[in-house]
Amino acid sequence: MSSEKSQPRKQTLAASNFRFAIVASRWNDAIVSRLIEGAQKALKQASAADDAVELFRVPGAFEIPLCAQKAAESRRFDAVICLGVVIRGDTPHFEYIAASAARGISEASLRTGVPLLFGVITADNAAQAQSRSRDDENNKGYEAAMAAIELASLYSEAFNK
Ligand code: DLZ
Repeated sequence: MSSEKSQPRKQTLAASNFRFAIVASRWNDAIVSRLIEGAQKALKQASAADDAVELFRVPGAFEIPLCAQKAAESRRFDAVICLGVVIRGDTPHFEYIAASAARGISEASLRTGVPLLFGVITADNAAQAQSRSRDDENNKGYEAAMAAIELASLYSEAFNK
């Protein structure tokens, strides 16, 4: 059986005409930092200008949706890349935080009409989260940024925004 995990767009994506916000949480900062690096790498590869990418840090994944919504409402960005790491522990916090982040990001995207990308790792343990933040194309920050460029291009071409 072939893997249906991801189906990257074949064409080379260009980000040079777009502006991006990255909203990243500080919990599990060592891993989140690698997601930020992955996102920045994807944007740079696609020729995004350095000053076209703004980074906003928030305390935890629970706080990502409101900051992402404010970034979207500012109308300064073609897409908002949300990055965080939620690790399951002995606390029910995992379920609450992961679900709130996912729902909040989704709702803010629909509310504002700006693509908000879900680059929040939800993992059972730190090793699992680390394996999704390595310096390769499976880095979840890299993946989220590539999706952001694709959506910014799609909406610009198809709907002129
Ligand atoms: C409290 C908490 C816990 C237990 N775990 C995580 C986590 O794994 N990842 C994360 O991003 N944030 C965590 N937080 C912090 C919450 O997201 C939030 O910042 C606080 O509850 C304050 O609202």
